[in-house]
Amino acid sequence: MITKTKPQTKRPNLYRVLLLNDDYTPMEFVVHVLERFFNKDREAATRIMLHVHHHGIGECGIFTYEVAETKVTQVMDFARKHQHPLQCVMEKK
Ligand code: TYC
Repeated sequence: MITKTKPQTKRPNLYRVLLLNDDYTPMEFVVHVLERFFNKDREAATRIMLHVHHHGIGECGIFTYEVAETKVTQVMDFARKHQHPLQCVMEKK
């Protein structure tokens, strides 16, 4: 009997974290969220915010499940605390 070991090439499932546009959250607040929770510099944060503003949705980053879930919770809690309707969601890649 021959026992073969499968090559270990399993990749973790990855999830996109997305921001959704709305009419009320200030642009500057969204830029701040991207800097604070997604480690973007001001230029990248502004680019992503404007993409969401014009297209309705945009990607903030790609993470493993637990990290993505943490980011979504942090953004939603932060937005709620500041009484902005900003929505953040995750989707499987
Ligand atoms: N549309 C908002 C405004 O005009 C800005 C905005 C951008 C809100 C991105 C949410 O995810 C968002 N103030």
